[in-house]
Amino acid sequence: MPADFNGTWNLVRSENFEGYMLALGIDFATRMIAKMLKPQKVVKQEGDSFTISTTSTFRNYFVQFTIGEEFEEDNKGLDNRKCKSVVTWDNDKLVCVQTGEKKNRGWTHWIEGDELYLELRCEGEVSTQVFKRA
Ligand code: VLP
Repeated sequence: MPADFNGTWNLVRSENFEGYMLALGIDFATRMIAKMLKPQKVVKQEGDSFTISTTSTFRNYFVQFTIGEEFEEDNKGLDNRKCKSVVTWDNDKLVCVQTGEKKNRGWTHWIEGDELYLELRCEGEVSTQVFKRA
C-alpha cells in the first residue's frame, strides 16, 4: 500500500532553491521573486493517478500523471523547457525523471512524519523543499 500524498500543503522551508534555479537558467529578477515565495501544493491521488497543483502569488504550475506512463511536460511558467517525464514508485517515494536538455533533471516526493518533502534535481544541484499540511 503506497503512501498517501493527498492534501493541501504549504511550504515551510527550503534549501538550495537558488542553486536549482541557477541550474535551470532562471534569470536574476525571476530568482529574486521566486525565492521569497511560499507556494502551496494541492495533491490529488487516486490509485496511481495524480494531479499536483503548485500555486503562489507569482506563478502557478499544474501537472497530471499516472505512475509508469511517460508524458510530455512543458514546464510552462517555470523554465519553459519541454521534457519527457515519467513518475514511478520507489517504495513510498514518488520519483520523477525529466528527460530533456538538462541532465539529471527530476524530483522526488516523500512524506516524513507530518511533512511533505520535495527534492528537486537539475545537473549537479539539489534543492529540498518541506511542506506542512494547511
Ligand atoms: C522556476 C523553477 C517560480 C522558478 C520561477 C517560478 C510554481 C512536484 C513538482 C510539480 C515542481 C516545483 C517547481 C519549482 C521550479 C522552479 C514559481 C514557483 C511556483 O513541483 O511537486 O511538477 O516542479
